[in-house]
Amino acid sequence: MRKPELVAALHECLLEESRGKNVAVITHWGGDADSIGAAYVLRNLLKEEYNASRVSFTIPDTATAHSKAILSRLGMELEPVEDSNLFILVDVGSLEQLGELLQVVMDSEKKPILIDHHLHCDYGGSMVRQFCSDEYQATAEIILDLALYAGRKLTHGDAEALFLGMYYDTARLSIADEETMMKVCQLAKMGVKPADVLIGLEMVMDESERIARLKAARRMSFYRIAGWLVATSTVSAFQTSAARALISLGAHVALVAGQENDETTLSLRAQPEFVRRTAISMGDALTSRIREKYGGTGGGHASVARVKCRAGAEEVLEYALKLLETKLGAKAQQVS
Ligand SMILES: [Mn+2]
Repeated sequence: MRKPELVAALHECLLEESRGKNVAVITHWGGDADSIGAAYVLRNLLKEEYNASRVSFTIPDTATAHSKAILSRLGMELEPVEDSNLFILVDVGSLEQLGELLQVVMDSEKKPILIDHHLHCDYGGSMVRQFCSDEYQATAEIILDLALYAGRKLTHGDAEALFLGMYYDTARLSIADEETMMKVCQLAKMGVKPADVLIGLEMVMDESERIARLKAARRMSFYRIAGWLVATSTVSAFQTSAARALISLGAHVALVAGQENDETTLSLRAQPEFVRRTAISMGDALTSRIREKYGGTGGGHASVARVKCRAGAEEVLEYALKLLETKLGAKAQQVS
């Protein structure tokens, strides 16, 4: 167990707070393997170990295609959460990631509980009760520690859900450390077989998403800034997926914007190597400046972020590129 004191405090809090309550478990917007896997087991714990009277689960905004595949693999459905009296946020790196549910969560009589492993889980003091540590590589890992601490005998479904979280949050175990690997082995002992769990999850993409990615590639411009390659593009949907695609094509940083009426969604993505060597965080240094200039909402992690603001797509891209020039201390040279 990485942080016994954190797990013990979380256990005490859930014991005290969730008995007889209508509890809602909420992921970050779009969801991902870690947030959904952690939510799946937390939901079981709340019902069976912490005696919540009802547990509902949802993903803010629209679940991504990958999230939908994981939901169906785990047999989970999204439910309304508005009438819950205790909100638990899992894997939510910034409150903006609650999208339209932010108000509902903040209006709740009980302070929401946050379980997360991101670096920047600073929620302005007392707005949420935080059980966070970036020593954990996945929220699923915190939930595994909690489940074992609470004395739960994990079901096969629990083990699969937690495996998915750890697998994807460590870039398919490529950056897993010793503790995470030990946990994965524990799950393997419970009968988790990666090939079985991952079948159908690796290649989930519908045609509209494929087309969005291909269009983003066709419309791409790219620049060299201080030796880094930065790609920009526009596409009306699936900006996050398109940004990921541009990174896999070879960009160090991808900025993909999509405009709907007067609102633009910008997805920012950077290779871990870029983040490590420049210390520029997509979710912090860039999105906060964009929000300052245009208003709107957004946030994320060091290497993945998203912001929604009132401005044209081209204008936002240009501004984001300027910010990168300033941060990197060099002019962008367009590569033709
Ligand atoms: Mn995570």
